[in-house]
Amino acid sequence: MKILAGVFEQVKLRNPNEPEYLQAVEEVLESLEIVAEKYPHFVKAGIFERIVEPERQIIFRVPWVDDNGNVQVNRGFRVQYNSAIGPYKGGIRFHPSVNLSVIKFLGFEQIFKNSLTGLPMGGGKGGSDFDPKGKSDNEVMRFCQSFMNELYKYVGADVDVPAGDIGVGGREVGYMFGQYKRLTDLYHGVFTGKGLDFGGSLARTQATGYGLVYFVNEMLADVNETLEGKTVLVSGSGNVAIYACEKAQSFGAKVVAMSDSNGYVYDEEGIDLALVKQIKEVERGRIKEYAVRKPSAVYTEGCKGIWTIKTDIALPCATQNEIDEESAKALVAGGCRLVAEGANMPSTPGAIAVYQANGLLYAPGKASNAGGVATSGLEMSQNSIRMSWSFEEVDEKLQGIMKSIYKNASDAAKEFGKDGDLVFGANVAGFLKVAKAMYAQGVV
Ligand code: NDP
Ligand code: 2IT
Repeated sequence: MKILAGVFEQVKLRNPNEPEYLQAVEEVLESLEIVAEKYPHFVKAGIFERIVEPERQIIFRVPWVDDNGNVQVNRGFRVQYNSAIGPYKGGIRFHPSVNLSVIKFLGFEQIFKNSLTGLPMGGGKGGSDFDPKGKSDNEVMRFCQSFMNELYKYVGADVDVPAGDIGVGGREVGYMFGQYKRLTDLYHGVFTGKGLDFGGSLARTQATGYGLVYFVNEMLADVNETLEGKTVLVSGSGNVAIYACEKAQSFGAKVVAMSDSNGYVYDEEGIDLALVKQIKEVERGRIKEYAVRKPSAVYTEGCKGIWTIKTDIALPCATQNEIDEESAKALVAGGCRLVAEGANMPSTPGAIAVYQANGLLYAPGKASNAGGVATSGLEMSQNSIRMSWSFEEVDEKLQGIMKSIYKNASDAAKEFGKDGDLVFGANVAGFLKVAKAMYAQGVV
């Protein structure tokens, strides 16, 4: 970095002790150096300094009472990052590892991801260090209600529209929507990922995983290949992982492994997804249980080992920095030729360098997992016109959006002489739309 080195220095000074956030910003600014050279008016207008600074950050206390009558206190966050192209939009994460750095890295990535979808959505993210694991439905409900007692002041269908992420699915969105409605008397699309009976969109549950696989199809089509007969590893066993597995299988791929934060299962016969859904979606159990019920499967404690399994394709769908340099080398040694990210920032910079040095096809999450938020955008549209579209209609739109994200990212890479570099292409294509909007709107 030359022109933008000063911008990154300032970000480091302002945000010490925020490693995930700095990791996300550094990658984007590295891509944007050429853009800064080509468009000096963006430099003069301070676009780069402004885009790395959230418009607003809200941090709040979330007190609630557990089933034993004890008072618990968690910390809540909402970072409203950028509203140049639409209301803030992005998920809510409930996980004990949540802190400001995690929410800021996610919110920052969301700006570019949402821009890539072509829909009018700004970037934001929120969450809490609350751990829903092992909590009763009533505890989760009380927590969600307390969380909304503060958050409702800052969100709204035309202001900021949250959705799910790790630890937040249909149950939590339902509780938060219900409390928002009670506090405001407003029945509007303040959340996406809602239940189908109260404004949710068909195909939103499937959208991130399905969209990821549609994106992989585009990458493979460019090298005249398909998913048919390919071996695939999917990390995680949550919302994104399950529907990535389902769609990959529907195109004839053999998914041989899935995981959770305790360990992974390897099933040489191919993953039985109905069993995974039963264990994870119905029973809210652990992936270890899969190997108890399926004789061909082996469970191994610890997450990293999944990347040592021989495979053609890896789809990390769990969490940030789950593939480090060593795991990336193991993937390459095991024959992996394509990595597409369902999770946000699952590959460390060292891992990405290994993919690039070995010529892997590589899709960064902000492009390949954008199908979830894109379908959230479609949910917002349906809520605004008070209509709902069929599964097929939404799915068809999702496929079109994933195709155009792939095309825009690869075209941007070509335009700047970086053919095939989707990290660069996604960062630049996502940035340009937001930067043009910020430029046109003046210094705000
Ligand atoms: P879920 O909560 O449904 O599932 C998360 C999965 O990842 C679980 O299997 C979980 O295991 C595992 N996991 C979570 N944290 C860790 C950790 N620290 N180490 C190892 N494994 C972990 O979340 P989603 O499927 O919604 O989200 C997965 C990823 O996809 C996240 O990076 C999210 O930001 C991203 N994403 C999600 C979208 C969505 O629409 N939901 C859209 C775009 C991206 P365990 O049960 O043991 O915690
Ligand atoms: O990371 C993401 O894009 C999400 N968790 C989905 C956000 C959304 O608003 O649907």
